[in-house]
Amino acid sequence: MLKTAFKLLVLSAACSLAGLAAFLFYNRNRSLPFITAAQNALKWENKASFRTEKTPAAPEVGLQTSAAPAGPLQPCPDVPPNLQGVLRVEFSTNRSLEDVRQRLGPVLQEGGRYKPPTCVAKQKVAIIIPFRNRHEHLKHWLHFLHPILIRQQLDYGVYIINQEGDSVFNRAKLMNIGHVEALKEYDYDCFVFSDVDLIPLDDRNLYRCSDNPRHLSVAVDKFNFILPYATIFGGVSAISKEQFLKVNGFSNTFWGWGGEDDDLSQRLYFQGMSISRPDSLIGRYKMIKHGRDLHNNPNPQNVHKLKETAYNMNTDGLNSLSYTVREIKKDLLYTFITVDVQAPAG
Ligand SMILES: *[C@@H]1O[C@H](CO)[C@@H](O)[C@H](O)[C@H]1NC(C)=O
Ligand SMILES: *[C@@H]1O[C@H](CO)[C@@H](O)[C@H](O)[C@H]1NC(C)=O
Ligand SMILES: [Mn+2]
Repeated sequence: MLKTAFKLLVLSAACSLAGLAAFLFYNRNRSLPFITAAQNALKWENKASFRTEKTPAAPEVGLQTSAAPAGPLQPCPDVPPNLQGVLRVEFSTNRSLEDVRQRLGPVLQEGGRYKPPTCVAKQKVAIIIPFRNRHEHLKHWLHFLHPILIRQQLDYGVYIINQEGDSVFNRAKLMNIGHVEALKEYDYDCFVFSDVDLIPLDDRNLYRCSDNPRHLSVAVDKFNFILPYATIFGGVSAISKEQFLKVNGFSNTFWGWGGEDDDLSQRLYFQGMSISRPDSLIGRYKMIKHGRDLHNNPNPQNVHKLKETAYNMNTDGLNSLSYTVREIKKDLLYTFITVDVQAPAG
């Protein structure tokens, strides 16, 4: 009897601890102070966009290598015909870039560029990946993403923006730099900002831009396939050139981990945009497990900076961006740009 009571006590203590942990986790970083009305609006918006989107017919083939037809090319169809739907993704294989190069050599162009040979792509998409010391992840990303992007019939290029040195990391500034550097090469009209460790589990999740900025990594395994909060815009997101210019890009002043994506999310809201999303089945992702990076600790100041988004956004962003390009390396699979982001000393 006593034993049972004790067990119950332990159990209920464990439950409330777990509950508390979940509560703390959930609330820890969703205090975007400025928007409350906006958050509610976005919640509804998100509910609406969570309805199931039309799924294309089951595909048979993978990569399209067929030669261009004679005569002028027609626009690519709205729904790419060769998508596979749900994908199998695992990270246990030791991949080599050489394998990926061999497999994709016939279809890719130097710099990680591709254009569908049989139709005119709907959008010109620059994929921007902020980077430092994650070569293992990059191999997986290239292995999985290139075939997906090819099947999605995008006219695209892959830009790895590598922060030089080991000063404090600045993800948002690397994104801004990627935007500027990619535009120097090609007339991109859409930018997909992606972490290097996020792999989509469904190729119907199109790496394209829409009428509103689009958050693509809706349901990540790390967060138990649940959207952590309604305004989240981190992980993988697609934003058109116009939308990005309208908000002056990302802030350049978020050093260390956290908040830069929430700041962008607020910028979008302040400019009258809302966040669109694929449904939570198509928007599934697997994240490569890893420990915390060196010199990228959560920065407690960043959460306070979110109170100042409205005041800062017109002067802190693309129009105040300053950096130095150290090196641009062209690989078949990507353009690798090493930059000095002018990190504060210390
Ligand atoms: C993976 O491949 C690299 C390069 O070929 C090799 O150095 C490394 O030891 C391999 N790792 C495993 C776990 O097989
Ligand atoms: C909150 O957590 C999300 C998910 O990890 C992250 O993208 C965001 O930057 C965090 N925000 C802050 C203010 O730390
Ligand atoms: Mn990660």
